[in-house]
Amino acid sequence: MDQKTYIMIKPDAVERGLVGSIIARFEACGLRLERVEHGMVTPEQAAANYAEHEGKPFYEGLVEYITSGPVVKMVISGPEAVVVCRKLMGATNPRDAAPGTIRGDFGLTLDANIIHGSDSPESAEREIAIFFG
Ligand code: IDP
Ligand code: MG
Repeated sequence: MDQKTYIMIKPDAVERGLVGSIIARFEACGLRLERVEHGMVTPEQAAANYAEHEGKPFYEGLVEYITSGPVVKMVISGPEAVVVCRKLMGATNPRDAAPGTIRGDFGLTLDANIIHGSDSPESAEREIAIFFG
């Protein structure tokens, strides 16, 4: 059965003109774009999306960064979309992400790591509501 996931291309990748290259990777394996929106993330949306990280040393910088410039917000669907998208994205730290993954090919640092993707079907539902609700 098809699943939906929330994917967000982060400000550094939008600034660098990587949007088309990144979306092509999801489409190439058969996933579908259900919703796409270019725009800013509000501080409220950032706080809700990253609530699990509140209090961690990198939290303030993360919220500042994700609200610093336009992002591309997406709902992507397909069989096992959550885990498939995470696999295409690669490890959180681009230095650990395998070549061939989005973070491995386009990223360099942990704070500007190109892309966000929901980590479970429950997170996906919550995050889709935050950004498209
Ligand atoms: P994920 O994006 O792969 O799900 P999370 O652990 O949920 O990774 O972290 C959310 C985001 O916070 C990461 O994508 C990264 O941009 C940032 N981040 C995570 N850990 C650190 C850190 O130790 N220093 C700086 N930024 C971090
Ligand atoms: Mg996460």
